[in-house]
Amino acid sequence: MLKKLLVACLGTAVVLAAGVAFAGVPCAGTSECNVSTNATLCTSTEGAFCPAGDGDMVTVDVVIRDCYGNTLSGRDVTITPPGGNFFFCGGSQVVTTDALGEASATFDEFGGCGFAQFSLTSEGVTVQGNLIYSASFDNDEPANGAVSATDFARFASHYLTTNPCSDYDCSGGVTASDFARFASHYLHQCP
Ligand SMILES: [Ca+2]
Ligand SMILES: [Ca+2]
Repeated sequence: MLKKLLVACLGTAVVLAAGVAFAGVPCAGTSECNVSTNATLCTSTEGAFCPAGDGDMVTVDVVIRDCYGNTLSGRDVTITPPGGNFFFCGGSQVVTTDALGEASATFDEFGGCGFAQFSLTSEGVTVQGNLIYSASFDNDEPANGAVSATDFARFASHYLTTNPCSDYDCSGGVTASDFARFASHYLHQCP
């Protein structure tokens, strides 16, 4: 009986110690990394992006909380864009949480198509954002920050297919209206 009680007390002590240690520290389980676009959402494409920044725009809204759900203000947060086939002209951004523990960053100068995943890192804690599907005028694999002949060749290979990479108007197919959009961004590049 005494031994059971002792074990129970030790368990409580460990939990309390952990609570003291982690209150006020960013927590992956309660913090948020919410990714959205200004484009009309559809089942395939969630934005058509151009490295010149004149396509659609991604907004990453973050909330930093400790493991007890308390929001944390004044915390630096690094928002990192996806790598792989994506090319972001400006790289990652550092923002600071406001009185509500919130901060946001926008990204509109990038290339690359496919599922994009942004993430946040704050004080050693990383939270992955939700996936969004990016169509791009800079659709090389990997993208290179410029819309050029190689992108046109790839667009041409998608023409009259349902490839979402080049379905800029989110119609479900790659047609003349997508070509008109591609043409309007031709030779655009990172500023
Ligand atoms: Ca390109
Ligand atoms: Ca289309």
